[in-house]
Amino acid sequence: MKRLKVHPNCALIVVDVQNDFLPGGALAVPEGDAVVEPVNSLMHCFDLVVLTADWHPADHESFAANHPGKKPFESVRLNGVEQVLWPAHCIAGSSGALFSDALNASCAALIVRKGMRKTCDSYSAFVEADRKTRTGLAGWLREREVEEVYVCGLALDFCVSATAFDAAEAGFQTTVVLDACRAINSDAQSLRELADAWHQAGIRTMSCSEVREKLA
Ligand code: VGL
Ligand code: ZN
Repeated sequence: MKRLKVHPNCALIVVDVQNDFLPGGALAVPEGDAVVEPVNSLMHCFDLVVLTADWHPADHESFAANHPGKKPFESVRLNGVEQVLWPAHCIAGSSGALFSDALNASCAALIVRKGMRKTCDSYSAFVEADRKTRTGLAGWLREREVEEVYVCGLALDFCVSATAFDAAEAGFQTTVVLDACRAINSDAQSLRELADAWHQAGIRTMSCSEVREKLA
């Protein structure tokens, strides 16, 4: 097998490729399963792969069922922060919280679990929704001398995007690998607004083949 050159200062962050975000899951992202093959193929280009997992207690306050009278996709204020309410998903230890069987999870150097505290959600793999509690990922990457991160996975418009913004804010050169992501809201207008916001924040977008060419 051809051995690809691996770039020591780059890490791939694979966001939430978990059964509940795949077709048939509790919070299925349209075509969520379509990210698995491109994500697996990207992993070969990276020396360091980090997987993230949404990992909630059953009484998590991001679940509509834990707010009497509220329905999924309505929002509430949680500790002064606007919070979308979701169907219960990625309950710690449940089968829905497992990585897709088809994901090459064995190559990950680190798995970051997030959203574990009942009262606080975390779309980002770096900083929770209170914008204070840090997961330690930035420090871990710095200790591994990472300067550049590539972000992919699910869902593009929530956890992937939030992770990319916080990566850029933490000082990493950040790229979203678009065709290795799928969004919950994938209409053209929403995606354009997202891309504008990333570019304002200095975040680049690339396709898998562009990443492979750049890192080969
Ligand atoms: C996510 C909504 C709620 C995600 C996680 O992984 O994008 N979205 N929890
Ligand atoms: Zn969640």
